[in-house]
Amino acid sequence: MDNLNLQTQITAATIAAVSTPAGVSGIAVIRLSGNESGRICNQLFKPLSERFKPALQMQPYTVGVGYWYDAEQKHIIDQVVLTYFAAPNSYTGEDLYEISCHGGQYVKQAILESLFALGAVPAEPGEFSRRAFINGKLDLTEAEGVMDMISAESSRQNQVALQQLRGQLAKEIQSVREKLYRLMAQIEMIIEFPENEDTPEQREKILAAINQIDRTLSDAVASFAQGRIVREGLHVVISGRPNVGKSSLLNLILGEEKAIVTAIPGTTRDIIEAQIILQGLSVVITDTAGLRATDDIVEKEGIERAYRAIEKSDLIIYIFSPENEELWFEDLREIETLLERNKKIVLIAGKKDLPDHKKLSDWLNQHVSTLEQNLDIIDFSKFEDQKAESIKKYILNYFESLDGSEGDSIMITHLRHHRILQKTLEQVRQAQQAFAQEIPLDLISGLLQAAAEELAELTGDQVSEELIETIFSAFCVGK
Ligand SMILES: Nc1nc2c(ncn2[C@@H]2O[C@H](COP(=O)(O)OP(=O)(O)OP(=O)(O)O)[C@@H](O)[C@H]2O)c(=O)[nH]1
Ligand SMILES: [Mg+2]
Repeated sequence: MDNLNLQTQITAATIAAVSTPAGVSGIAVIRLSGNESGRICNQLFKPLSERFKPALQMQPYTVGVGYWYDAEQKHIIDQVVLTYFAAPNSYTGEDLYEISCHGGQYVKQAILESLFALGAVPAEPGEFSRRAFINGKLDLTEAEGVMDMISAESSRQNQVALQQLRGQLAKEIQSVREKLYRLMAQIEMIIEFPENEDTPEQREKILAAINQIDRTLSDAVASFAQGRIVREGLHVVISGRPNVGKSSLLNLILGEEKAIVTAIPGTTRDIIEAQIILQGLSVVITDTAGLRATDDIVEKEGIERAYRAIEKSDLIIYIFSPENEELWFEDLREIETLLERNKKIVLIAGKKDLPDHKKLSDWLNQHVSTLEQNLDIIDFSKFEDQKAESIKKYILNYFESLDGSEGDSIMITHLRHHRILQKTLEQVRQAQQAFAQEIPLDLISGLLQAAAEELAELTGDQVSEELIETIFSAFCVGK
């Protein structure tokens, strides 16, 4: 890492970007990072008074107030506040300056151009964080936490992002890796000095340590069931035949007339998506076109979109209507197909005020109870006036019923992490079995080694350029 560090410090260009959003704001922040940043700021920034120093004489982690000049140093562009973070104790690990200027379009553009004119280059998306990673300021999971923090919209998203950004996942992974290396060292001792070390007690100890690693990894892997949903939002799709009341239900949950409701079957065609927050959990509810065979090309496209939304959903609310009794069996077939694709479905007997509602309700209870566990029926009769509340409660309960993490332990939220942890766990389990079957110790040590290397990819200690590119290019410019 040190060599790499040195090299980037010598060769990396000084980069600049606006870190605050596009558009007009009271204040905007422009960041400049790299070896040349002090020199560039020194030429363009003139302190307002004796109290403030030129950029190159500023103490690290202090601010200066002054005027910002254009590249010819003839015209003042703005009055700004300059903050100086010195290498290596800055976000990027390089010399870094933040220019807080007024947030108008012209000011931001003019200041950026003055920086480019003096040798800075535009930062790529995520380049500040990428440099932080290369300079050892952040590991990959912490960098991903930074990105999640920026996109967090709910308190639970905020909390899991914080957990990663603070390095809790990184620490946990590091500790598992250390345990694996310690085990390998113990096994090495047995191989070297079997007469002293290869005792039943010693083997017992090693097996216990492998089991403990297994538990830690299994817990982390299991927490992904909830973790993924916390980060991406719980995707709930409202489905059913045309005219059963899907859009009405969406509007009821949202408390606003978002979707068009009419008595004409086939009203909804496009996907209608809305986000709600339930006790800090981000939930995306999607209303879809009613499912039926049709020759109408617009409706057909709508139905295809409905199926795509269903495919991506975590939970399907499927509404039956007491009208059209002859179609109930067809609905049931639809549901069976969805269940075969491992979908979680909750059935609602809709239009409670209609005379045949009870008949529908009984029919459902009769025909559905024989089906599998991924299926539920919500009975609104108990809730009457609080349909929306009971649905929301149901959705939240469904989430809470998924595998989660215990207490303060780590919650895995990224598919990338989940995949790596799963592979690591498989290797640890192989080692466990090999141990029980008295397979030669050097082979067991090899499996543990493979597991430890797998984990190195999670934190980025061993990682391909391609993966780094994929991760950081998803960041915003200026971060
Ligand atoms: N009686 C009764 N009518 C309802 C109820 N819910 C909805 N409706 C009526 O049923 C009709 C269809 O409602 P929508 O919410 O548009 O149904 P949809 O399932 O979205 O229909 P499509 O978009 O065509 O698939 C409208 O006339 C609603 O007023 C209910 O609980 N009771
Ligand atoms: Mg509709």
